Amino acid sequence: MINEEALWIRDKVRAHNKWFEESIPMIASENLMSPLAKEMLISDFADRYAEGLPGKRYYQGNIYVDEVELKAMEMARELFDCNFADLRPISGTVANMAVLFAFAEPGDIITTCALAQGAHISTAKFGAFGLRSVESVNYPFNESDMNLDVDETIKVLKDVRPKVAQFGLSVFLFPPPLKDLMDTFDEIGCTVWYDAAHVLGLIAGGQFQDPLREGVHILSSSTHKTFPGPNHGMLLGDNLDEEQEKALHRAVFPGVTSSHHLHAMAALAVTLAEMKVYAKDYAAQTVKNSRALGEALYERGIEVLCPDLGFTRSHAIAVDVSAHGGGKTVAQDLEDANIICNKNMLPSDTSAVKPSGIRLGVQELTRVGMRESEMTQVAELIARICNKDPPAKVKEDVKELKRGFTKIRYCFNEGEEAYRFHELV
Ligand code: DSN
Repeated sequence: MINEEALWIRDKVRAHNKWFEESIPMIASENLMSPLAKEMLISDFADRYAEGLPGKRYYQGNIYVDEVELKAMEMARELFDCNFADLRPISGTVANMAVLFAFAEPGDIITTCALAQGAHISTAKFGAFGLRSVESVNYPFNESDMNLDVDETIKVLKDVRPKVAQFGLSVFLFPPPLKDLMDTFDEIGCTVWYDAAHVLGLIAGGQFQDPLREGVHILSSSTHKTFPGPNHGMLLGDNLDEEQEKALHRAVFPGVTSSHHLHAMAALAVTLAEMKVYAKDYAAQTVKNSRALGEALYERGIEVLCPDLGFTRSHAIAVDVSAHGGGKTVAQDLEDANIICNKNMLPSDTSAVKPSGIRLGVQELTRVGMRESEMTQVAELIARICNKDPPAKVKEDVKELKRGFTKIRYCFNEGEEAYRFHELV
C-alpha cells in the first residue's frame, strides 16, 4: 500500500528529474554524481551511525564503514598529494565551521574577500564567521581582473596581522595570488586557509592552481561542485603540525558534527576513485568550455566580465546583464526557457536581491559531454533570452539541444542515463 501523499511526493521528484533532463543546468555549485556513487546513497550506510575516527568509534557496527572511510581518506590524500584528510564534514559550510573552531577564537581577525566580490556566505557576520564571533577584514580587490590587489593586500595583512588568512570564492574566476603573499604570511605567522569548494574538481585535475603546493595549511571544501560527488564536505592539509591535525579532527567531531552521513561518505569514496582516473580530462575540458562560453557570449554583445583575461580560468563566468533587465529578471527568463542559473552580485552591487549579474557554470554540461561547439549553441540561447526572445520559444530549442546530452561522462558508468529516476516500489 502506498498513500496518495507519498505518491504525490514521488511524482514531484520524478517531474524534477525530467525537467533537469530537458534543461541546461548552469548553477556553478552543482553537478551530477555518477550512477555508481548514487548507488551508495541508497545503501544501508544511509541508516547507520558512526562517531569518531575509523577504529576509534563510539558505536558498534562500523566494520565496513571503517574500511571504506580509511580507503577514502587514503584516496583523498593520494589524489590531492597531501598528508591530512578528514572526510567527515557533512557539507562545505560545516567544513568551514570546523576550521574556524580549530584555528580561531572569538575576537580573532580573519582576512577574506567581501560578499560582493564573490565570497561565500559562511564568511559573513550572519554566517559561520559570525557564529564563531570572529572579526573579518576584507582584502582590497580589483574589479577589472576580479582578483586581489597584491600590493594593497600586503599592506592590509601587515596592518591587521590576521590570525588566519582565508581565500576562496563562490564566483571563483581566477586563482588568488597566493605565491605573491606567502612571504607576508610567513612574516605574520598566520594560518593560511583555502576554501576550494568551487574549484576542487579542477584542482584534482591539475587545473586552476594547487593551493597545498603553494603553501596553504588547510583546505576546506564541499564535494559536489566541480568535484562531481555527493553533497558532503572534506578537509585536506599538508603543512600542519600534529597538534593542528588533532585540533581539526576534534573540531569536526565532537565540534560540529555527530555522525557524518555515511552513505554520502561512501559516495564520496567512489567519486574519489573515479576522479583518480578521469579528473585530468574532465577538468581540462571544463575550463575550455567556460572560456568558450565567455567568448561566444561576448561576441554576441553580452557583457561577460574580464574579456582581456579570457573571461575565466575556472568552470564559471560572471555576466553583467544590467542592460538586459538585471540579474533577477534574466535568471527568471532563463529558467522559463529551461536554462537554470542564478542571479549574482557583481563587485559594484549593493543589493543581493536585485544584483546586476548572473553566474554561469559549465561543469555539469561538461559532465554530459558538451564541448566548445555546444558552448556556442548555449551562448546563442542565452543571448536570445537577454535580447527578449520569448522564453517559451527558446525552451523548445533548449530541449532539442539537450536531447543529445543526457548521458554521464568521465566516470565508470560512462554512457548511462545521467538523470535516471530509480523506481524501487
Ligand atoms: N551557495 C553555493 C553556491 O552556489 O556557490 C555555495 O555553497
